[in-house]
Amino acid sequence: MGNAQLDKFIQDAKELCQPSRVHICDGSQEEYEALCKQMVASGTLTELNPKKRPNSFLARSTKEDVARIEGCTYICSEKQIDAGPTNNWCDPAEMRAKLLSLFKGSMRGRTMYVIPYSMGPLGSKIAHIGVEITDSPYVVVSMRIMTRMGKEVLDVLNNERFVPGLHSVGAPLQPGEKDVPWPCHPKEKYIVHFPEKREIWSFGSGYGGNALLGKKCFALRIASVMAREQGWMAEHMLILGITNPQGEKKYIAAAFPSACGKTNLAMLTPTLPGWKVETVGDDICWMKFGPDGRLYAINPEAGFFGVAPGTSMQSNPNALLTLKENSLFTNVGLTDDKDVWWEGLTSQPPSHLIDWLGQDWTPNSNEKAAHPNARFTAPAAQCPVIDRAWQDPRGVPISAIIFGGRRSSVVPLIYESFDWNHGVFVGASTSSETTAAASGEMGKLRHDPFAMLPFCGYNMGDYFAHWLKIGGMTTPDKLPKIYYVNWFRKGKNGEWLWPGFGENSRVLAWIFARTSNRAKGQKTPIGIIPAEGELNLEGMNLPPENLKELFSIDLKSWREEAEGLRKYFEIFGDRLPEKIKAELKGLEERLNA
Ligand code: OXD
Ligand code: MN
Repeated sequence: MGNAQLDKFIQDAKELCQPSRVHICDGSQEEYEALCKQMVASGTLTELNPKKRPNSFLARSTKEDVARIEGCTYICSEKQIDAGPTNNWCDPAEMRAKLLSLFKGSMRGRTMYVIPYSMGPLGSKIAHIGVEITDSPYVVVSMRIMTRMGKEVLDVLNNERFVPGLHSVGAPLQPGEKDVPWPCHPKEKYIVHFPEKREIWSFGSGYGGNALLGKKCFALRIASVMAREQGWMAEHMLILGITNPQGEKKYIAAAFPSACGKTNLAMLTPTLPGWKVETVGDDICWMKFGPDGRLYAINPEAGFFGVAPGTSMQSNPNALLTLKENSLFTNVGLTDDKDVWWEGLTSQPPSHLIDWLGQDWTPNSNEKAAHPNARFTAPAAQCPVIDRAWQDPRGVPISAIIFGGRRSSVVPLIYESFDWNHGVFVGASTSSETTAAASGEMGKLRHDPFAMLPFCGYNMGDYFAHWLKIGGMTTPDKLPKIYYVNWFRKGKNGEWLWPGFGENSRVLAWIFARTSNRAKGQKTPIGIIPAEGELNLEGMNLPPENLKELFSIDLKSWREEAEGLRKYFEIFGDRLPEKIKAELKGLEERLNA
């Protein structure tokens, strides 16, 4: 094989986990089909109606294995302070001992799959390679959609270092024991990162971000550590291309916490005539400086792992069209003609289906047909609005960065930061009402700096400092402008003030104008908002009182917001950069002026 690190990784995993077989994945179509067939036979997958959704399958997990589990996710840095106050930490030696005992014999009776994969286009200077070892064929087929994987990666790996990830569902089989459709460990779950060693160990869960180690574990947690060391950025951001009616094009990256509409924004169909939005990525963005001093971004992934409920031909037609074939669905409903259904897909639910738990379901059922965090996994190349440059190894130049979250009050529809440092403060101040993407209470407001709270592989205070440092690595005119948006503000009667979806193109158009010096904007204590008439609302029928409320900046609420931030930032102690403290002070002063 020619890579000593890989040989050792495989050998050590084999000795530890004691699988029955080892399979090195070549990434071929034949391999994919054979694994799907095997999983249909074992009951893990149900083949969907090939006339309706060719080459597509449904998986149902167990009730307990439905989302990322942040409480079981660890950053095991040598020193606790380097994991910071927002991550779970455990002494690395202690954790390693624990993991060694859990993984011992954990693959007995199963096949151990070795998945070499590239995050990003093969050969791109922005891309990096990982190898996941897993005992889950569901993970293998998912990784084939979500990454570039198989032989072609081994061909470019040579003696380069890669990020190893060892994953086991933690359900060894006794000789003759029949497997269950969704093997996982009933109790013990660990998603562990050793940042100094750049290693990932994941035990007990077969679901999404816990098990597809290229995604959150590598492309965000470990990559954020690498990015800090090497002077680049690994971010929880979508990337979109936007073209104005004159044919000028720009690229924008946007960070929102999980299940806040990143996929919808990335694939948006503009309601503004003549505008076009194209998709580079919907979840993760790696940015490095190009020779011209600008930040260039790639989407390290090759597929979309999106939240299904709420996705419809109205909310996101491009996502639905992406899913028309070659897709995997997890925890959605199965209709009587063997297609998929989830809440929000159609206004009229089917009169009968099998729900995500495998039970009969009718519209009268008390339960949901699909789990709120049910997912689709689909190849990005199938997206009708995939950007021409989405696989460009050079990446795409970023003109603007957007932060946002779900805030039913206080935060206006959009504001721009005064400069980069203020923008870093704005990113650090991101907070959002929680969703079903992670287990835990829903709808609770939590601070989620840069939408990276569950994904930063080191001390979040140092991460703020890294962002500030990036701002000093080029000239201010080369840096993206920074924005904060809130599509989710509600009026007094609890109704949404802004329709969102395609209408968000109006907000993007203002960003486009600002980054081209074609809009003046209006200064407020919190940042720059569109000056009167700058937000194009033509043909929209937005009630004037909604517009007023969308941009109202209530000083009292903002003083409370600043107070809440001051309190929150205390958790970072002396790792909170002075410049962030200065920005907070500046905000307070402007609010009290
Ligand atoms: C995701 C998440 O799956 O953020 O993208 O949870
Ligand atoms: Mn995400």
